[in-house]
Amino acid sequence: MLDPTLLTTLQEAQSLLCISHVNPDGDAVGSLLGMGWLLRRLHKDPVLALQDVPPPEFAWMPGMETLLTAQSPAYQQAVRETPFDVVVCLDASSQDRMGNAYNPSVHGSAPLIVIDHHVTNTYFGHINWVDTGCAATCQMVAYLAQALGVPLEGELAECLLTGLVTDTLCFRTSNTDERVLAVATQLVQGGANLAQITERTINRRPFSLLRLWGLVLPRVRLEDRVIWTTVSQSQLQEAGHRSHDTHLSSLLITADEADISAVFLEKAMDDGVPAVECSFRAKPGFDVSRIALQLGGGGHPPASGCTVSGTLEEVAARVVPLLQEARRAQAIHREQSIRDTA
Ligand SMILES: [Mn+2]
Repeated sequence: MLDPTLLTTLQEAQSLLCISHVNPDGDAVGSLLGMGWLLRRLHKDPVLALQDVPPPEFAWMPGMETLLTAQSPAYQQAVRETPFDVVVCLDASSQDRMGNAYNPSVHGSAPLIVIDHHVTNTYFGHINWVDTGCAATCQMVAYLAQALGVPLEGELAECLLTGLVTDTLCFRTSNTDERVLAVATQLVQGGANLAQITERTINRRPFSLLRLWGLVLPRVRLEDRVIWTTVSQSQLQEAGHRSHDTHLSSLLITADEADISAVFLEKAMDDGVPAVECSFRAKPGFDVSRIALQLGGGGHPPASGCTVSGTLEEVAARVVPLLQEARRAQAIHREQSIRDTA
């Protein structure tokens, strides 16, 4: 059952601002654009905003031209001219994940609705709908559409299926249950093209990414069933890869000999302070979300991340032992619970 306050707040809102997270992925873009299509069906004209431009593999998504980046004059103007009466935050586990698209001193007076599926969500909204049983925020937006009587068809279905496909790596993650497949079936019935979405998102990657993998993979390390590597700014430049999306942690976790993978990516230093983006993956039965949360980030048990200050070498030297220790503790706990149930 969906919170009736959430439904009436959305129904009664006159002007809405919808925001998703920094470095947007398919679920961020899909849920944001999907929310746009859903609200338009309710005769509303929401402003859709993001801090960062979505990666090129999502450029084809319907409604992309309606997305505004926080820096754009159109967004600045919308914020100046429109007193938003509701802000909806999608797929973000904490307020800072909205980046500069959300300004508490400007938007703080409007009720903030949080719609998210991350286990590390901090419940930072006035209305918080957090369902960690959902594999994607797009799945939640599909339930929202149904609760509001909006059919899952056309552009809405296309956007929501994109988030489901990307967050489940095309229905391969351990949280892909029958509810996920049931929603996906409805979206396909509504006209979303599963094969085309998969082809455009999962089955393709820029050549620059393959070049980056070529530069980075020779230095992969595996110790105590934790596999990791580092990515420097000079490697990104040499490969000509502009995005911070390297898909390397998902690649590394496929190693049979690893339970946890980590990728440490050197951030561009705009303020003179070195910092590293950490991306973690875990095999089923292991949990990297707690370490990410402990380090100021968040995510899901099998996939999470954080940003840690320090150089690449410093951060890797600090974080890898934490992962190894957590992995050992989780493996012991796992063996005990297997023994207890045997
Ligand atoms: Mn998501």
